[in-house]
Order: sequence, then structure tokens, then C-alpha cells
Amino acid sequence: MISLLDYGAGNVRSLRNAIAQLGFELTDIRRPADILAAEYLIFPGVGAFGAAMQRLNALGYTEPLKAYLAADRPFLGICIGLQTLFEGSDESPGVPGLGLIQGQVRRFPESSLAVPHMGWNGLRLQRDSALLAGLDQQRFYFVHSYHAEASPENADWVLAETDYGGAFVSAVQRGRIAAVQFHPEKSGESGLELLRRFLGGGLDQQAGQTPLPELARHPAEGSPVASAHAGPPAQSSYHGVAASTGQDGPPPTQLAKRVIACLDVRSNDAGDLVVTKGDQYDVRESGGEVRNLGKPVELARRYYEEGADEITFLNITAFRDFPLSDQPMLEVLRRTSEKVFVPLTIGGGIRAFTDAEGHAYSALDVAGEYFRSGADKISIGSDAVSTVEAVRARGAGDGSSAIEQIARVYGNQAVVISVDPRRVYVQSPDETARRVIETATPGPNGERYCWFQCTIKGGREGRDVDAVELARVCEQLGAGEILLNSIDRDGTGSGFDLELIQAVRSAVSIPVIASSGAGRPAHFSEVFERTGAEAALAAGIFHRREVPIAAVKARMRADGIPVRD
Ligand code: 1PR
Repeated sequence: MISLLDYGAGNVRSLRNAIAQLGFELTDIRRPADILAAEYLIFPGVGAFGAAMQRLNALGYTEPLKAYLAADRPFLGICIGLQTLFEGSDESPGVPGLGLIQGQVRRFPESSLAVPHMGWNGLRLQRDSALLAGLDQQRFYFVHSYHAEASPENADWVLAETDYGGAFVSAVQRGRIAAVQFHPEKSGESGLELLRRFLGGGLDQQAGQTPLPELARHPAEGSPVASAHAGPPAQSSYHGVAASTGQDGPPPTQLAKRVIACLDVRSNDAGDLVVTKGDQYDVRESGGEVRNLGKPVELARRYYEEGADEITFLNITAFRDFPLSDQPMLEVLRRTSEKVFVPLTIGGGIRAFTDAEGHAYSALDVAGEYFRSGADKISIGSDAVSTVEAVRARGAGDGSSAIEQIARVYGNQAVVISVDPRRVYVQSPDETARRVIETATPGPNGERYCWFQCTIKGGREGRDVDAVELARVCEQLGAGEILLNSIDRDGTGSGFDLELIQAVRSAVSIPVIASSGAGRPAHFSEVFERTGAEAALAAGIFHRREVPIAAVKARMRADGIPVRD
């Protein structure tokens, strides 16, 4: 019996779907006694360290869980499920963890690297493992701001390390107990393979010393990777210092730049939900009908199979309707998450709402429904602009905004801010109180300066908020990522707005997704080489099959940019 320790704090739908996809049945832990009855126990911890421990304690799960672990029974912890095995975390000072593994969970230090560590990174195996043998040549999806630290006291647990600034513990294992910092259920085929090995008794086999399969050779090195059968364990990296970059060790791992496929979705005039795509946000043909570029679930599956690192759905007319009445959109999410095992973001209409019967719904209610339907992240557009206006008027956040509420419950990494800016040109910086940039793309009357004005309702209304200010304030309120569109570049195929992207990226320390204007593979390399963007998103060129995702990645690889294969 495979049991899931889900204490209801976040989206575990994708994990359920991944296990179903592998042909296994899952039961839920509903009472403390169920833990000791489990044959395989999976703990996909979600939310903050302290909140996770508090839930385990409140539900009476802590002691049976400790007993289960002490008996060396098959266990797989994921993300916070790894961190809670340690003694404590900077995230929740004073809250004891399960204490199975000696050591602390630390916050990533301030640096030029974005936090959260979000995206696809590699593994450096520290020793033999049936769970990960050969998979260390793949990348897995991480999303976290805190990481477990290796130390001499926990060296016998550390199975893999990953580099981001310094090295951190990305997988642990002893006997039948294993845990990973990344999300196998969001890591495509490699993640499914890891789950398959765990559920197929991989750790039992290892405990019984079944020989491991011969390891493939590392493509870059031409020599066996330091893991199963590869001689002495690789050096460990104590105190956060990447130690395995020496002559003989495997090279440091690298976070890949992400390539994201975006599906703008709305109802067409016949009432069917379609993927559409505009030019500078105008999605209608000259005859007036909404452009139809395909069906959302089918296209999302296609992009998953073609190697998209993430999929984003934007419900582009949700600002005028109540999104929870939009059952087809929720159904799209449910069906997509059954077969697509990379992160899914959904945006559109995330705000507080009162329906025709007078029932009030908070933005958290709306977001919760999206998470339960399979979303990993939600994106907030118009409401973020109103929030920044209110914060500016008040001088500070008051905890009531959608951004703050959703980040508090689901974590910062789950909140993306979708920005829809348009350039406002001026002849001279003196013409406006706004901070302007000198632009290499002058305005229609030769203006050499501009600022980036935020809009709401899909570009229909300009507001007195600058995109740089918006990004900065939203980060302070708890947003975890910025999706940076450009109305000027949308659908033009003329390349990303590098000036806009660099202006925003240099103002925040959370990841930025460059969006709008991709026309050919070189545009992706350009945006990664010339700005600090962590990801790049495109829509039209993928929908119209003008550029395959594989061609984008091949170009990036040729240009020396780290990509997920
Ligand atoms: O304001 O919280 O309800 O969210 C609405 C969401 O819908 C926002 O994220 C907003 O960006 C989006 N949206 C609203 N209207 C449109 C429209 O096109 N008429 N789409 C729209 C925005 C922009 C990108 C697009 C890229 C890449 N689409 O997502 O996919 O520009 O396109 P390209 O590669 O073809 O150039 P709320």
C-alpha cells in the first residue's frame, strides 16, 4: 500500500497524477495509525518549515512518523519533506524538525543569484544509489528558498548535492529512507523514473545489495560519473562551499535557463475555450472573430512532449468574469495536469470577488481552486497594479492583498506577477517625474527616453505605475517571480524588449521571465546573454509551428547557455 502524507497545505494533485500515471494506487493518511500501516510512505511537504511541523504535531502524526522512520520503512520525502528530517530551519527559528538527520536548513545567502532557486538543476551523486543511478545526468525541477546544509555529522545521509552559489544537499538516503529537495512529480520523465524506482522497491533492492545497473558515461567528460561503482565517493562540500569542482570530481551543476510555452486562453464567439494569440494584445482577425490557434489541453501536452520547461495558461478575459464560474478553464487545468509533468502556471482574474448572489470570495479562494485543479503557481496581473497603487497611498502593505495572502498560505514561489507594460516616450527626462531610461529604440517622433507604464485589463487601461516600481513593490509583498510581458513587442517577432527586461531584473532579486516578441531561436540566446532573465516565454512562434522548442534549445546550447535536455 502506497500512502500519501498530505496535510492539505498545497497542491499535491500533480504528485497524485504522477503516481497514477505510473499505474500505482494511492491511499491517504487520515489518522495517525495509518502511518504505521503504510508500506510505502510519501511525504510531499508543502509551505513553510514551521507550518509543516505544526500541522504534523497538531494532527498527531509526529510520533508515528518518527517510529516509521526509526524502523527503516520505505519513505520518500519531497521538498519540505526533506527539510523536516533535519533538526531545524532558518525559516522557522525555534521550531524543532523531526531531527532524524543532524544539521540545519539555511536560507540561500544574498547574492546576484535569484531566490527562490527555481528551475531545472543537476545532481552530483555522492555515493552509490539505486534511486538515482544514471539519473544524475538529467536535470530536476527545484523551487525553494531554503536548503539543507551538508556537514561531517550528516555525511552518511548525503546522496546528492547541487550547486547554486554554494553546494547544498539535494538528496538524502540511508537504508529505505530517502528524500529529495526537488520535485520528481514536476521533473518530466526523469522525475517519473525516480518515483517508479522508489515505488518499485528500488530501496529494498539496494538494502538487499542487488547489483546496480552499469552507469552511463557523462557526455561532457567521457568518463564514468562519480557514483555507483565509480570508486571512492566524491568529495562532499561542507559549509556551503562547492568542493567537487577539482580536477577529478564531477563539474558543478548549473541551473538551466527555462523555456516556457504560453497559452493565452479565452472563449471564442461560439463559446468554446480556445488558445488565441494577439498582435500587441489584439486577438481578433480583421473580420472581427477571435483567432483560434488550437485546443488548450492538446497544445499543452504537445509542448510538454516537445520539451517545454514550464507551461503557462493566461485566462485573458477573466478580469471581467468571475473565474470560479469558468468551469471549463478549471477542467483544462485538471486534464492538463494528468499528463503534463512540468510546472503549470495559471493567470487571469485572481482577485477578491462578490458573485450575483452576494457571496464574497477572497483572492485566496480563487487561487485555492486553481491550485486544487493542478496549478503549481498562479499569476496576478490587474490586481497587482491596484495593490501597488494602494500600497503607495498607504505607505506599506497591510497583509490583505492577494499577493500577501496567497504567498502566506502557498509560499512565495507560488505567486507570479504578470506585468503588461507599454512604453511611454518622452523627448527629455525633464518632461516627466518618472524615472526614464535612454533607449536604443527611439519613439515614433524620435524620442530618446521612455518609461514602462503598467496597464490593467489586458492593456485596455494604462495606470500611473511604472513596471520597475511594480516589480519591486510586489517582491516586497511576497511575490516569487515576475512574468514580464511587453505590449509593444507582443506578437511582433522582433525580439524581446531587452531594455525593459534588464531594468526590471536589476531592480529585484526574484526570478524574471522575459516575455513577448520572440521570433527566432537567436532571440532566446540574446535575452539570456544580455539580461539577467532566468526564463524566456513565447507563444505565437510555438503555436504556429514556426520554431520548434528543440530548435530554441539547440541554439541556446550552441551559444553555451545551460538548458534542460
Ligand atoms: O489581469 O490578473 O486578470 O490577468 C490577465 C492575464 O491575461 C495577464 O497575465 C495578461 O498578461 C493576460 N492578457 C490579457 N489580455 C491579453 C491579450 O493578449 N489581449 N495576454 C493577455 C497577454 C501576453 C503574453 C504572450 C506573450 C508572448 N499575453 O502572455 O503570451 O506576449 O507572445 P509572443 O511570443 O507571441 O510575442 P488579470
